[in-house]
Amino acid sequence: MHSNYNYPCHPLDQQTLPGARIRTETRALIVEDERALRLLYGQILESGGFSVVLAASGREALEVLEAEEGGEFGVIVSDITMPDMDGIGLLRSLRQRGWDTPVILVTGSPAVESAVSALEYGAMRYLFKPVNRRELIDLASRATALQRLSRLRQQAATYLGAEAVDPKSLGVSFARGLDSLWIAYQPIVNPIRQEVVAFEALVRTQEPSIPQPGVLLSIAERLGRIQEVGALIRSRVAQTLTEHQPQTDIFLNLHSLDLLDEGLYSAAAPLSTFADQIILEITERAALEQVGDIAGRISRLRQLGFRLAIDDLGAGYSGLNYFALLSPDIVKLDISLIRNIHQDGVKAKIVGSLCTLCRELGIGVVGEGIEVAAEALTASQLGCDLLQGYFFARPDHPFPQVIWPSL
Ligand code: G
Ligand code: MN
Repeated sequence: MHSNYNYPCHPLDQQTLPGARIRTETRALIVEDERALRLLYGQILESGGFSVVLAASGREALEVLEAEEGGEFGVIVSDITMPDMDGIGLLRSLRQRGWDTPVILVTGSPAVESAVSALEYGAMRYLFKPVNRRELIDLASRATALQRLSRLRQQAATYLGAEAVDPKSLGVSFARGLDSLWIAYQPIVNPIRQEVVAFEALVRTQEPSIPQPGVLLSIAERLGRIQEVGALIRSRVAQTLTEHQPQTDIFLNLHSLDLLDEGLYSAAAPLSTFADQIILEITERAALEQVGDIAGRISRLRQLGFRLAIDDLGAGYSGLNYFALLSPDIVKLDISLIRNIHQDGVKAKIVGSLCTLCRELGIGVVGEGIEVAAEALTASQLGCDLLQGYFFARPDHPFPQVIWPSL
């Protein structure tokens, strides 16, 4: 069967390829059911310096990869529509096995559902048929370089002791991370009334190879499994609300890909029962452009009774007008705006103006990342209604108490 997809590889003559930046050992896997196209893509990539392996379906590609435990491919170029496991099925199977090789999808025209799944499972890009020679080579080269960069970054992080997850065992770490997942809660307080008015739910895991929650989320992103994490977090929060029945509001972080999960909008979902009590945080760091029909999705969430907050305001990005789009009930000022606010006149001015504007618009303001009394005092005087941070309480099992400090 291997003869099916072994393509005769010619040693590359670098001299004939001015500007080629690819090393000869770079391998590409081509997945295409039409023989003529398979051979054409193979020939194009070979001329671009790749050594090429061919497969006629998603199933065959998976067999090649399984035989090599993921294989050392710099890039996979795959058709979408194929009998015996299509391109999206292949992408999903790869990510479920913890393999993060970049995938370029080739298509006549993507259907909306396939575009959404491709996004979710981290496809690198679509190429439209007929494929342009130069574009295919450039994109495949870029994918390979990115893959190499991500490996180097991984090596650097492991060397520095920052991240112990080896890409080959990502799937295992991730599974253990999910198994030991728990939710910490951090108080959000009204400092003037000395009242805890809400808690932010924050994901945590006990898996040693996942030292911070950010690592769990970035692994989930690479494996296309963000929505699984999101759904688990929401069901755990619902469980805690059922058991403890706190009378406070609960802030809960959404990943932008969670917005594509239909489960989020279901009135029957465990969290929807508590919608009136919940404020969904959407971070300003996220690229919401990738999520279609944001306005429609936001209005469905509001109809269920959820309120919305913009998280990390000031950490910007914000290619969009988040205020107009989300018309948030609450904004949470990023930690970077709060840090040393008592010693930084510019920050104080910005925060003061933000608070004034928000008050006029009826939007509540939370100052996040308060670590010392002076930050709490200044933020409060500048108009932050609510405060959150280690100064009041660290995130912990439900529900940590605040020992009121004197300001
Ligand atoms: O992006 P978001 O604002 O949801 O991030 C909240 C994160 O900030 C949590 O992981 C939480 O543990 C952390 N955090 C909460 N309070 C403080 C604080 O006072 N200082 C710092 N450095 N981090 C904090
Ligand atoms: Mn948050």
